[in-house]
Amino acid sequence: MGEGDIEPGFVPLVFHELPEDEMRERAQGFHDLMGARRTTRHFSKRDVSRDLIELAVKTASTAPSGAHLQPWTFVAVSNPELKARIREAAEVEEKKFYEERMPEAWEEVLTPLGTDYVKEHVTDAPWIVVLFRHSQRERPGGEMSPAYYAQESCGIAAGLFIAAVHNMGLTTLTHTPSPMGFLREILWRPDHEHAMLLMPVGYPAEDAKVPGLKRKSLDEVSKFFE
Ligand code: IYR
Repeated sequence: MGEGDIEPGFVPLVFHELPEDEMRERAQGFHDLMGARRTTRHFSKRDVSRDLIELAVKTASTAPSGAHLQPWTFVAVSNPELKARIREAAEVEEKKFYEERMPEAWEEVLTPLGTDYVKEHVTDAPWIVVLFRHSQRERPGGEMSPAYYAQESCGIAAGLFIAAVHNMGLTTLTHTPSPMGFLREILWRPDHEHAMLLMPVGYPAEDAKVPGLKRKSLDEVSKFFE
């Protein structure tokens, strides 16, 4: 395609090719950075500036999405009363889950991680960010119609959010109070938005602990056909 042949609505791709040894160095560096990420449930109460949270949300929002609908809302809360209400409601649901609803096969894999229904990270972390998935979008005439691949799109956006938080030197946790319908009510979101993840963001507590986990090897998580 020659210059000037670009279809209306399209612009040239900005792409900077890197020398292969620089690619390899950056790939290794990013792997090492992400390899050092751990999920802890122990957060410090230290403040984090709002602009850092905004940057993490902006990075998450660069995610590719079905039909470029960007079917997500990130609700960031530092307000202590609101965080306390969310923790209280989350613990009511989680208590039922841990004490009554958890199937035995689930317990088998969760117990080694040491989780329970007490969710102090919701009130300890200076921010909690709740990711809402949009199941519908508003058409220009006001009519509602489906958002396509919203689950996949939001999963990708969440991954970028987690990477952005880790890259800036903070920590986050993907908490999934179940069921989490209460978040729509407490955070005043419309009916077509569904809470998907609750992510506290902050510094780890000084005595933060993590389970001694190992990650699967490349061979265990991949197959190559050449
Ligand atoms: N939703 C609960 C339980 C829980 C489930 C899984 I799977 C985990 O990896 C961790 C916790 C909670 O957030 O505690």
